[in-house]
Amino acid sequence: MRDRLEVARELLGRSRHTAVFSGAGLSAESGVSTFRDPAPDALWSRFDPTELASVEGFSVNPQRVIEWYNWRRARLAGVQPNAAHRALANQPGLIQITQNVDSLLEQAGVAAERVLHLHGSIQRDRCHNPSCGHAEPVDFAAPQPLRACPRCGDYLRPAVVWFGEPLPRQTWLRAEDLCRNLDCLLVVGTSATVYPAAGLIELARAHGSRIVVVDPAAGAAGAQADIHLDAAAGEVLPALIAGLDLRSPG
Ligand code: BV8
Ligand code: ZN
Repeated sequence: MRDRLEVARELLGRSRHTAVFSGAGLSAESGVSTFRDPAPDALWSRFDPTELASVEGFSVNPQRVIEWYNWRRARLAGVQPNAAHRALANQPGLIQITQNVDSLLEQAGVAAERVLHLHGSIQRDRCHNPSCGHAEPVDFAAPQPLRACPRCGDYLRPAVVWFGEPLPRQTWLRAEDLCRNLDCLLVVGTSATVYPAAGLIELARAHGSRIVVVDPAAGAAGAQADIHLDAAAGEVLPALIAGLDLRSPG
């Protein structure tokens, strides 16, 4: 492990244009459940994503979906960033592309405009009517029950991207453009199974970027890695990037 860490650190040290692509594993050490892990509390082993994180699921039983997100919000209340979030926050030149709907990167000090939330944010609710545009922040300590939009009367729902829904267009185009102009992409804690997000790794490679993966499990991301550091992000990231001056293009 030590020498692979050294090699990865040298590769990142030589990289003029770097970015980070992360998933649920980045927040695991903060106590946030991942989705597909063998871990007993992995969300998708306990709940059916098509029922709870999809447009169909919401149309069939909106009450149940809102209750599930409020359960996740209550569990997120009081959760703190971990050493991996803090190590990334100490690299203000970096842009963070994340699938995570939590705001632990921002809480660790990453500027909001430097975090690209591909799958939205659980911090806000928005109107389900795509042409309405009403949105409001959510207080995790007092999550609201299912309710109507004050502007158009349709339901309010979490401002996350459900299966079958398109990613936020500008955010996606920025992430794609970034991944076409990299020397190195640092991939942290994702099973790389959800698309189109997972396609960013291949896009970066196809445009000449090296791939460094930090994940205890190999998975689809590890299979695309130039260097795979098979350990927890909170253990590896501080040693891997501390003292480097990592910058994203643009
Ligand atoms: C769309 C928000 C089109 C909600 C989420 C191509 C091929 C096949 C299928 C598709 C395809 N294109 C589209 C699809 C369909 C679908 C999809 O990908 N299905 C999959 C399941 C096959 N994609 C969609 O529906 C997307 N939309 O395509 O729209 C369209 C276009 C125009 C008009 C209309 C429609 C939308 C997908 C977004 C869904 N929303 N989240 C919510 O959170 O409730 S996805 C959600 O699950 C997360 O955001 C994340 O993306 C994903 C979970 O993955 P990970 O984050 O990687 O987490 P996971 O648990 O899987 O892995 C954790 C990893 O961490 C593991 O490897 C583990 O080893 C590691 N780990 C654990 N501990 C640590 C660690 N690593 C480091 N340190 C540790 N300590
Ligand atoms: Zn509305």
